Amino acid sequence: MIPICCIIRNCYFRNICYRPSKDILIKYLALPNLQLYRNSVISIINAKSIGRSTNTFAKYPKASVSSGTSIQLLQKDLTKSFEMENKAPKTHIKARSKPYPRSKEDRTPVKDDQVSWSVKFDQYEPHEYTSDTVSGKSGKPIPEWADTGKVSPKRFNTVDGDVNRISYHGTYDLDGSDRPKNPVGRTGISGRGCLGRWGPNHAADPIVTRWKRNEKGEKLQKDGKYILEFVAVQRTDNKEWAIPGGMVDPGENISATLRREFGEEALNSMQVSPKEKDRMLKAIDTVFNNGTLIYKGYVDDPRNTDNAWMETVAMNFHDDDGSSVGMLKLHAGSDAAGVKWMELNHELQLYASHVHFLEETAKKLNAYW
Ligand code: RP5
Repeated sequence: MIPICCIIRNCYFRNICYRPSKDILIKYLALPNLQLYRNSVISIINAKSIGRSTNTFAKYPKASVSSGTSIQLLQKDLTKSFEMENKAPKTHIKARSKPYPRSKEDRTPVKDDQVSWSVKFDQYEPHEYTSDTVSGKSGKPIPEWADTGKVSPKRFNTVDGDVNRISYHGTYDLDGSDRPKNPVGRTGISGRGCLGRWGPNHAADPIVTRWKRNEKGEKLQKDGKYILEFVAVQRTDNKEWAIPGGMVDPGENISATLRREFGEEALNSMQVSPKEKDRMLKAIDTVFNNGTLIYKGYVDDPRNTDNAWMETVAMNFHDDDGSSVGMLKLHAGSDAAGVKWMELNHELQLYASHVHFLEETAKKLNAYW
């Protein structure tokens, strides 16, 4: 290893690609015994202690620390700063909406000031509900995306075989029955609802954008800012418009999910001629090779319960000159009732907390909102 003192772009901590804050970098780059590498893995030497297999990191250059004290300090500070920078949202609204999706199940009322677990709410008796599909009571086999019954408490907050049970918001607590506790708070329903996994259910959301243009190809403006459009799909379950996101399959990496979901939902990649498919894949590759992280964490999804919830990684893939994905013909896939380019603005009404991700995207690209 060539010892170089350089800026860390990404660290892998708790299996999450993490950018340490500037303060942390300044502090640790100043440590004489610490040698860090570009795109390095912090504490590869102690990978076991943070629950990672060293294989995951094999392709990345190692961070090397010659003093044991330094690495402990570094881990402690990284944990703290990680948890501070990845705090769960303060509340949820759609996760308290009723009836529970795809059912007639009610939710026990939870007022705004009763959401947090830290607020005393002695009378709280959530309605218990796990759908027959995920519990196996429907008579059909339990789908592969769902847990088969109770999960041993030791498996929570870990990467459990192919299933990532780690939350982007740090360690989550377990309740009296050893079931994960929603990191935001009460939802009025306990059990899994229609979600497959106890605890976090990981998804990925590709926000594919282009500039809105007129027939001449000129970019359009409002209030002195260029207007963005994104690929929106209409969900089949509730007809709400959304980002074409989807669940991360067991063992799948996030970038693969982002591409797959976009192809399946917005381009219907399965049902076009091989020639058209090839053209689409090339266009997707061009744009999908350069994504910007917009959001990583809890989604205020109507399917959330006290013991199971959605988390996502939302990435923006921007086609600046509109020459790749921006030119593709959109075809709704089997999971979508419709697909279209939709303007980004403050009036958008979308599924779950997707509006929030689009607002962030508009800010990042200095676009009209
Ligand atoms: C949301 O649910 C995520 O943000 C993602 O868009 C979506 C994934 O669930 P499915 O579309 O696969 O139902 O929470």
